[in-house]
Amino acid sequence: MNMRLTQAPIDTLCAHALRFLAIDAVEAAKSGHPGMPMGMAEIAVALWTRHLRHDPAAPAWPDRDRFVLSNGHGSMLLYALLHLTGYELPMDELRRFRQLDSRTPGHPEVGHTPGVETTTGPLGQGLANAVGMALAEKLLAAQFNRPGHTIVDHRTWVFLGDGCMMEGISHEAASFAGVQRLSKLICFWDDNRISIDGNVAGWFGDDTPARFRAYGWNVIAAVDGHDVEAVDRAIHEALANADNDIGPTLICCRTTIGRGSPAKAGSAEVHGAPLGAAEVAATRAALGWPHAPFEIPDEVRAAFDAREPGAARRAAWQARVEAYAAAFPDEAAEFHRRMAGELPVGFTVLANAILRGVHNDCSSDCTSDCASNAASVATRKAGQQAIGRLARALPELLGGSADLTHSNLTDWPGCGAVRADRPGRHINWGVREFGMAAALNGIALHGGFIPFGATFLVFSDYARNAIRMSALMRQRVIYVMTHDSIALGEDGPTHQPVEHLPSLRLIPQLDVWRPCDAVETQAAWNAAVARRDGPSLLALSRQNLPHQARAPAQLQAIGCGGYVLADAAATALVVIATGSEVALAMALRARLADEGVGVRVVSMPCTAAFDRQPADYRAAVLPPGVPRLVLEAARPDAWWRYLAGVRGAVVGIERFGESAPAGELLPRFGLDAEAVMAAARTLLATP
Ligand SMILES: Cc1ncc(C[n+]2csc(CCOP(=O)(O)OP(=O)(O)O)c2C)c(N)n1
Ligand SMILES: [Mg+2]
Repeated sequence: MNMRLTQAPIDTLCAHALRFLAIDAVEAAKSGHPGMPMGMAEIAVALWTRHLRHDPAAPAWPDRDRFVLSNGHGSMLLYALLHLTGYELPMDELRRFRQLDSRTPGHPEVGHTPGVETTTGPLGQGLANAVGMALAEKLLAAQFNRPGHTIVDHRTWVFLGDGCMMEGISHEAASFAGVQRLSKLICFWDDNRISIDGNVAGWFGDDTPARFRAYGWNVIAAVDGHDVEAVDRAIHEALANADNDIGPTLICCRTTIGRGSPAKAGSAEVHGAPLGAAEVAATRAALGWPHAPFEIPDEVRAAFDAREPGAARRAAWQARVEAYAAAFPDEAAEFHRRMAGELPVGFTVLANAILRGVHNDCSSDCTSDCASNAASVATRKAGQQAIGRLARALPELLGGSADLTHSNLTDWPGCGAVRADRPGRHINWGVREFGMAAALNGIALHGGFIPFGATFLVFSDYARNAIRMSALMRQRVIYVMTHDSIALGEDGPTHQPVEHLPSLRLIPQLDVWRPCDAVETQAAWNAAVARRDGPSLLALSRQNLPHQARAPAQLQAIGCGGYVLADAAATALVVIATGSEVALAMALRARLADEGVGVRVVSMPCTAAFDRQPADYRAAVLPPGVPRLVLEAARPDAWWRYLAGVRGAVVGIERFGESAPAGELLPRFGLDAEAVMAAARTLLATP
């Protein structure tokens, strides 16, 4: 064995092991990013061998520290760490890095690899996820810990690079984390001055330490990221900040990308491409690493192995939880229920009773306030009432608005505002739609809460990639998006969504609900909280919408996403409508009935839920061969698939809106009674 190797300090060997696992896996895959793992190896050694509290045998242990790799292109660093510390991630999976069906995908994906806390790759969002996790930890601790009984007490650690720092969402997330004083959030900035295009001097000149100090963070500047002891000292300082609750900490680590590669260290070349056989050999020689690819010396394995200390730490926590359970049995049961993401016993019955109550068909077992909603009500207002009803039954409901609380209507009596010094259940996210959405993902991933966030539907674009990530990660996040059409009126085309409904429906695994009245709004909320395998987005109206009468079976059918709201003896035309256009469809039905034309109205609040129904249900709702007319105040493109094989037309909006009172806009855009009557006549007259 090489003398230099055996004399090298164990920390150096550990760092080199991480380097070569990344180098060799990227080499085998012929693709990937070796530069970041090579550059952050010592930082990883300091954190993962000395400070991270986790148990590789129990990746879902509630009180584990959360680790987020926001610069997710360095995925091999995380896979190497998970493998070496003892997670169920065998070396064969590292050999199959980036291959089909491996547990080592190109970027970390939660649910695919034990120990991966969130899916990262879209730069900057990992940091915002981590802010959500740290907020969840803080709020959960406030709700459950009792004097002498601390069962929630963990830290959230983040690795992030220049790319994360350049992304605007880093501002939203860091600014929010500062004002909320999330002191157990500790981030390491990989300050290597390189991004894909080369040396960042030409496009990234921020004074990052000053920027984070201005947010109220503790900044530990100018740490040598290749000195394990220096990083360790910085971590101790960060932990003291956490203990003293003086805000989150950023540790600025000067590093060299691709450290160890004689020809490529410090250059963008090593960011996202294999080193190549010759350079791999040169790096092995330069670092004195004689081991074959994927071969790890025993002393390195021993140094990383976190199974024993992890098990001991978890056992100690378990003992604390048992003492807690003895003193506070109800709270303990509630803690376990919430961390498991389970709804309270009897919730389904309660939710159905609430729904019946809203429908003014209250049965004796309904304990909610069954105030009549038969009057016209804006679905945003109905949504607020739904939140209030559910919040009483679900202490895990935690939500807020991106500075539009009084327009989105997301608060409820007694919710309490979440502030740095005061736990609550309603979050003023500030004007930070993207940061909010990514933080909601972090809250959901952390567990213990069902998070929701709100803005105007038109600004869903600002949050869009985080909404996509909620869907990709199948997280129970609820988006409340109000002012859902041109009918919002005077604010004009900048505020009037036109393409948003169809475009959001394109996101796989996202349920988009557009309810037509208070009843469907409650049903949509019930479905959203009950859905455990993905996010839901509720598009709600600014304007009042009339109540629709339903039989009990129809009430239940709302959850199917589409159902027959009003039928005809002999159906000559099926009118499909969503949200505010359902009332228009009902009026059209009445007029055509006067002329002896039978119209069935299908309310379709959620096409995704409808698509999941059995084929015979769908065919029963949309009978083959009967002409179909769709009414929706949005671009029509999403509807053509529901018209395949039948005569059909869509009344929608093909252009941007205009600034005017809604009553004048709707006729202008062909969405009034006369216009839809004309569209129906044309369709019926077409052979
Ligand atoms: C939102 C987003 N935009 C672009 C990319 C593509 N991308 C991946 S890494 C990277 C550069 C990142 O630079 P840095 O964080 O400094 O990483 P380093 O090269 O230092 O590892 C870019 C542009 C991405 N993953 N996400
Ligand atoms: Mg960089």
